[in-house]
Amino acid sequence: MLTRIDHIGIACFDLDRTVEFYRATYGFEVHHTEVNEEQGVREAMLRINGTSDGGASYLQLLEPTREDSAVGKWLAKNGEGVHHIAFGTADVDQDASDIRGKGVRVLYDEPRTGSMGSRITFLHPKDCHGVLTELVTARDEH
Ligand code: V0V
Ligand code: CO
Repeated sequence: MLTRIDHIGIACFDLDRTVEFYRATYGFEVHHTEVNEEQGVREAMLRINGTSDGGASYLQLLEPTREDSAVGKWLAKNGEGVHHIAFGTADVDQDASDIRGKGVRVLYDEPRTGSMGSRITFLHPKDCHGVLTELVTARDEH
C-alpha cells in the first residue's frame, strides 16, 4: 500500500548551487548526500517533515554524473525541473507486482538500491500520464 509522498526528484545542472537556493530561499537543510553510480546521479536529500508513522518527505536534488544517464538525458532535453515523484510503501515488491498486474510497465524486475539504503523501482512515464513514478521502501521499513 502506498502511504505517502516520499520525495519529489528535481533535476539540476549544479547540485551545490541548487542546494544553496533551497537553503537560502526556504531554509531547507541537507539531510543526506550520496553518489549512486548505478543511477548516474549525485544527489542531496532535503528533509521537509517527519510524520507520525515514521515516514518523511524529501526533496531529492539530482545532478547527473554522466550525460547518458536518465537524468543527464532528461536535462539535455528539458532543462532543469521536476523529474519524478516517489510514493512510499512498506513493501515495494508487493506494490510493484500489483501495479505490473494492472498493465503498467515496471522498469526493473527486482527493486534496486536507492537513496539512504532504500529499495526502489520505477514505473514508465508513458504508462502514468507523463509522470515518471518511483516506488520506494525506506531502509528501516523492510
Ligand atoms: C523520459 N520521459 C519522461 C521522463 N523521462 N517523461 C516524464 N518524466 C521523465 N522523467 C519521456 C520522454 O520525454 C520520451 O517521451 C519517453 O519518455 C522516452 O524517453 P527517452 O528520452 O527516450 O529516454 P529513455 O526511454 O531512454 O528513458 C526514460 C526512462 C529512464 C523513464 C526509461 O529515464 C529511466 O529508466 N528512469 C528510471 C531511472 C531514473 O530516472 N533514475 C534517476 C533518478 P517522447 O519524447 O517519446 O514523447 S535516481 C533516484 O530517484 C534515486 C537513486 C532515489 O530516489 O533513491
Ligand atoms: Co528518486
